[in-house]
Amino acid sequence: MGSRMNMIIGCLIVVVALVLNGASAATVTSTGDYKVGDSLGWDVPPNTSYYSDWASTQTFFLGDKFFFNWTGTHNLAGVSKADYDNCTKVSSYIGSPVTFTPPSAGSYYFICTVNDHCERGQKLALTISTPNFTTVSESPAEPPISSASSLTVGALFAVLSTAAISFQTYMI
Ligand SMILES: *[C@@H]1O[C@H](CO)[C@@H](O)[C@H](O)[C@H]1NC(C)=O
Ligand SMILES: *[C@@H]1O[C@H](CO)[C@@H](O)[C@H](O)[C@H]1NC(C)=O
Ligand SMILES: *[C@@H]1O[C@H](CO)[C@@H](O)[C@H](O)[C@H]1NC(C)=O
Ligand SMILES: *[C@@H]1O[C@H](CO)[C@@H](O)[C@H](O)[C@H]1NC(C)=O
Ligand SMILES: [Cu+2]
Repeated sequence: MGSRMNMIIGCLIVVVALVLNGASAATVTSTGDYKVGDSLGWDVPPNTSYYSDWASTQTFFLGDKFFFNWTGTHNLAGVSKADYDNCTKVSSYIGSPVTFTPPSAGSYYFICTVNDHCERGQKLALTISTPNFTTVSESPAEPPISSASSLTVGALFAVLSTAAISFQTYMI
């Protein structure tokens, strides 16, 4: 099942690459990689809407990757919507860094279970859409990304793939 999902995701990436006429495969890969929270990373945010604001500014598609990076005392737990809403202190979580690749379209909920971090806004709801060709082709053209920076992003996620696998196993 895992390899079949990888194959489906792989096909979708190829289709998106074809739709983005003239864009290189390296550009497509890096546009699908998100550092959660941008420069803040995964941390107690300055206000409780920080991560919902971060997520609402963009549309995520199947095949995108999410990088959670933090230092200090935090963790990452994939939880149900009820536990996300209630900041429930679940017992299963993992440490930094984490690359999360959604296995299917839908909603995913994450919290930090340390102290009151979740109540203070360290929680993220992700909605993953199935690639929509109209939306993709309407998006503004990406500026060219140098092959050097694309390579760095690709190498980073290759190194972190072990964490991604263990996290997906945990999610199931
Ligand atoms: C939350 O913090 C971010 C980053 O400092 C800021 O851009 C945003 O306006 C703040 N939102 C609210 C509701 O205060
Ligand atoms: C992860 O976070 C640490 C501490 O904020 C930072 O030094 C490091 O550059 C980050 N790594 C990535 C790949 O963002
Ligand atoms: C929410 O969390 C509190 C405190 O942990 C707990 O008492 C309550 O039952 C939870 N509610 C739901 C709906 O899970
Ligand atoms: C695809 O995107 C178009 C334009 O944004 C929208 O009208 C349409 O409903 C979308 N289709 C799906 C299946 O999301
Ligand atoms: Cu935390």
